[in-house]
Amino acid sequence: MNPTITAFESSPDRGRGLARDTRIRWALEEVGQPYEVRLVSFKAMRQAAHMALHPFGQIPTYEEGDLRLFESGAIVLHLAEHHVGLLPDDAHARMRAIAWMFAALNTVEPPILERQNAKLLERDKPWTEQRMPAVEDRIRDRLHQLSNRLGDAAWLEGAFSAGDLMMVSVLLRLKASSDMLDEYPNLAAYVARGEARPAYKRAFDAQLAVFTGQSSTG
Ligand SMILES: N[C@@H](CCC(=O)N[C@@H](CS)C(=O)NCC(=O)O)C(=O)O
Repeated sequence: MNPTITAFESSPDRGRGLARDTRIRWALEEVGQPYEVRLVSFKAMRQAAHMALHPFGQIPTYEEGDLRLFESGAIVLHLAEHHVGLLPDDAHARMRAIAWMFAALNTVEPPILERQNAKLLERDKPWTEQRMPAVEDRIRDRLHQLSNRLGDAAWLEGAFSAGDLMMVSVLLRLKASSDMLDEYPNLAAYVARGEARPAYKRAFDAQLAVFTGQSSTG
C-alpha cells in the first residue's frame, strides 16, 4: 500500500508550489516512492479526524501503515532514512545532511516566514513599513552566510541530499515574493539547480494539477 499525504484542496498559493506538501512530494519523487494524496479543505483541517493526524490542524501529514507523521521535516527525514538517495551512507556526512535540514527549517525559514507574515497578515498595521528593512536585513544576513558557505559548490555537502531539498524548498518561498535571492547569484543558481531536478518538476506538476484540475499521478 502506498503512503498517503495530505494537501490543500484549494491551495492559497494557487499551485505555485509553496504549500509544504510540495517538499514531501519532491522527496517521494526523488526516492521513487509512489504515493496517494488526500485533499483537505480548511474546514476539514480543523475537524477531529484531521486533528488526530496533525495536532495543529495543518498540512502536510503522512500515513504509511500504522505510522502517522506530521511536520514536513520529520516526514522528509523519515523518507530519507528509509530509502536510498537522500542521505549519504557515511555516518558523519549523513548527520551533516540532516543538520542542513534543521538549518533550513530552523535558521533560514523563520526570517523568511516573518517577512511573509508581515506582508500578508500585517500589511495594514502602522508598524509594518517601518520594521520591514530590519526584517529583510535578517534574511540577508542568513543569505549572505549561506552564500559564503555554498561558494561555488553545487550542493551543500557533496551530493544532493535531503538537506538541499529542504534548503531549496525554503528559498523558493523567498523567491516567490522577492528579488532578494538574486543578490546572491550562487544561491539563485543553487535554487535553479533544485528546480531543474526531474523529481522536483514532477512534484511541482502534481501539486499544480490539483489547482488546474488536470489529472496527475503521484
Ligand atoms: N512546521 C510545519 C508547518 C505546516 C504549515 O504551516 N502548513 C501550512 C501549509 S504549508 C498550513 O497548513 N496552513 C494552514 C493553517 O495553518 O491553518 C511543517 O513544516 O510541516
